[in-house]
Amino acid sequence: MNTVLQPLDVTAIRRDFPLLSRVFHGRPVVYLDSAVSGQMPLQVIERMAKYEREEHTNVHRGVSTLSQEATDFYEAAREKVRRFIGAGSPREIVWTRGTTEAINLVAQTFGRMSVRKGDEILLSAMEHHANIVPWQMLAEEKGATLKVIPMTDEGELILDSLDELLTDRTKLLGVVHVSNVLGTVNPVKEIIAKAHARGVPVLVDGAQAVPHLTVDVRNLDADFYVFSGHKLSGPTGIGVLYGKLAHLEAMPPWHGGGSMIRSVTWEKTTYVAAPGKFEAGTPPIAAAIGLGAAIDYLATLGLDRIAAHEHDLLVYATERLNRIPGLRILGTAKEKASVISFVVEGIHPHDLGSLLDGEGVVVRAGHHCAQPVMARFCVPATTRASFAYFNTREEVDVLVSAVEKAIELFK
Ligand code: 7TS
Repeated sequence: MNTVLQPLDVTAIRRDFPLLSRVFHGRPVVYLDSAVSGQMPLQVIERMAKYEREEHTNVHRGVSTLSQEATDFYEAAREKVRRFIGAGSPREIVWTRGTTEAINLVAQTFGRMSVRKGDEILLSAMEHHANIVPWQMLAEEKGATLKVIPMTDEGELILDSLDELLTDRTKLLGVVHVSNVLGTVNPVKEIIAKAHARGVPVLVDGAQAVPHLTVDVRNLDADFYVFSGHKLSGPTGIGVLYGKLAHLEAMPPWHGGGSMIRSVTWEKTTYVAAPGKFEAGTPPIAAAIGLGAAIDYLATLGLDRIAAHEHDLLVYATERLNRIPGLRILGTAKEKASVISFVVEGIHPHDLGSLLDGEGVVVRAGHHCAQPVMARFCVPATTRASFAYFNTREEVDVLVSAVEKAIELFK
């Protein structure tokens, strides 16, 4: 049965984002850069401010009412994350500083433990540097090799290649759920099933997926799933590593210090169970609580309504941009999230980015921390517009006019 979704009340939503009333260069800002960082609604900012104003202290320390209260809020945020991604237990949710730190944690613990000389780590051709460099560092240390799942000119992974690429030496497969450059939504469930059939664990980089899709880590059967708070309408400085409990329990700790220990003597330290053993030192408490508030906010909008709204913007913007002569969109996969990278003949993406900025349109121009993707498409950089639930078709029109104006200027 098809249920009809009530559209989002975007006018009301926009009032939650004071940034959207700002004026740049005499023009109302058009924020099309949510793939860089999502904006935080007032509800998140105010929740964090309340913590800092009235509730601030450390967590997991002391018997004071204040400390217990902060610990409860902080752990409640972990539970919200658990529910948000469908994990089985809050013990499977490790706080990190972001996606990058989460992947480094896995590489330096799980990776170090399982990768040996001559082993292989399999990554997709569309990874962000965050899911390349930590593995490259590990491979160099261990004498292992990185292998790459190729993609088509449309920006879709060639899954048939997995039969050959997954070998007895493959120790881990790392794949991005949604490409930050191409917008491709990868069929991670299928990829995970293929990897598991060969006994290979999978880490999914969900940084660009969680803001757009409903994610269920148990349904995907992901071994590790990572993302950042700041791309999910939450603050910077907080991120999540989901790991299957059996993996987390088998992994050694990473950073040592306070909070992660059971007992310390000069001879030996013993550690608390996961996730605590991966959370040394004072965590970003306000940020964790803020991420919990962001998840609450998104739940009130409804993830399916967000997805429907963003899909409409993606289709509309794709159609309008495709009509501009000389403009080429990189990434035309059948399954796409609301991210559009493009190049315009005769204009360097950085120049285009600056001209758009002059029109109040905030986009990102550059290699998007995915230089291998740039190399694959033989471009030095792209201009990228990324859409969120607070964007409108009118804003797409502003983008299109600004691009057309730039083209006129460069004629
Ligand atoms: N993985 C993906 C797919 C990303 O898009 C990003 C950030 C990261 C990992 C790293 O996240 P962090 O929070 O740890 O920095 N992507 C981008 C981007 O596309 N433009 O700026 C940052």
